[in-house]
Amino acid sequence: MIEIFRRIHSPLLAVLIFALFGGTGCSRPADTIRIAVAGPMTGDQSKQGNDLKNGVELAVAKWNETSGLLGKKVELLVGDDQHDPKQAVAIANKFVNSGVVGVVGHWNSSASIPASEVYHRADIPMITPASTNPRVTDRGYSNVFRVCGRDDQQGKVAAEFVAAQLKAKRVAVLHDKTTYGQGLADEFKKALGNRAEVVYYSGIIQGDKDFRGVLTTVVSKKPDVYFFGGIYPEGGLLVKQAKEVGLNVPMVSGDGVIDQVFVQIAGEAADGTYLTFSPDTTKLPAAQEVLKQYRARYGEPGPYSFYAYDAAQVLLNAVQKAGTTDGFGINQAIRTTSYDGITGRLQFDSKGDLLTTQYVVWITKNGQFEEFWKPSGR
Ligand code: ABU
Repeated sequence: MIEIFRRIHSPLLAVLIFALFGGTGCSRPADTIRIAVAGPMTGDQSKQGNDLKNGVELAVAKWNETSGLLGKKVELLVGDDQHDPKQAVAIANKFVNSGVVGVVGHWNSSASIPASEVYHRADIPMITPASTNPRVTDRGYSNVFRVCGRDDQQGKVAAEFVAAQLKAKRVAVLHDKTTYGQGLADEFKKALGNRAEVVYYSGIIQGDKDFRGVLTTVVSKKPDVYFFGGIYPEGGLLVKQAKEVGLNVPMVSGDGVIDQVFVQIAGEAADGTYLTFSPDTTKLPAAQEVLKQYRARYGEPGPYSFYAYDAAQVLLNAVQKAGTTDGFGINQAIRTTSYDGITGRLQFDSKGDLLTTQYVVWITKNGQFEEFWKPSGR
């Protein structure tokens, strides 16, 4: 636990961070305003949790180095939900008891959805940088927002790519049985419609290490391509083991797999995998200054680092604009935000989704991710 705290604490920052690993909520000093970031900070998806933490930490540091927020320092609490729904609810309750005025997170849809029930009861804004399941915002909660796209959008783009670009006629579909993974697989299948035959559809167990059995069954179905709804730890093992059992067709997957750890796990087998995600934010002119600062503090940003940075900026600007730490006022300010972030313009619809989002298809080539294809008309 101490080691975890050491890892997430950057001595360079003039920001106070309290990791909420089993501790009780503590009272907030009167001269600070608390916000929080949550995600899987430890375990097999910890890369993504720490990407979020880094992005938010950088945004908070900037506010503290300049004006502060409503004349006060910003304190950042960090919660580790370990991508476990129960742990996410526990973290959310601790945040509420600690007096946070808003939360950036969680990373997993299966964490964001139950945690948001807690934030909703307390009327605390939650802005997820990465949870793409439609249900995150479809419940219409006035305090829930996201600065990423939705799986009904990325599922459609994946299906169009598989049908129109890869011209696949036989498709196998695997998913990890999670809210995100199965949800995305189902959106993909629905969008594919009768443009290709789904010759196999099955769930795998998240955390398993050997998928050769199910992959051997997939081989027997002779697909032209297989789709995976899930996250990079299993995605990496799937493409690696697929080659071992003779499944020599491309894997198509989503934003849950686009991470360097996927390549570390899969090795050369990662090459040729297609992944839906937003266009490359590190190339945007507006992101260059933050990119430099991020690299200096943490190294290369992850796929959702900049979305976390922008989510924190939206939250902090909303508190400043509202002139209050009251949840109702902050939620109203977020709802009417028009913020030019480093990932683009952030404006929300009535559900808390972005007015504008875009998905493209990336390819893994020589262990790197490159933008490969975008749907026509975009
Ligand atoms: N959207 C990527 C994975 C996170 C999630 O939605 O569960």
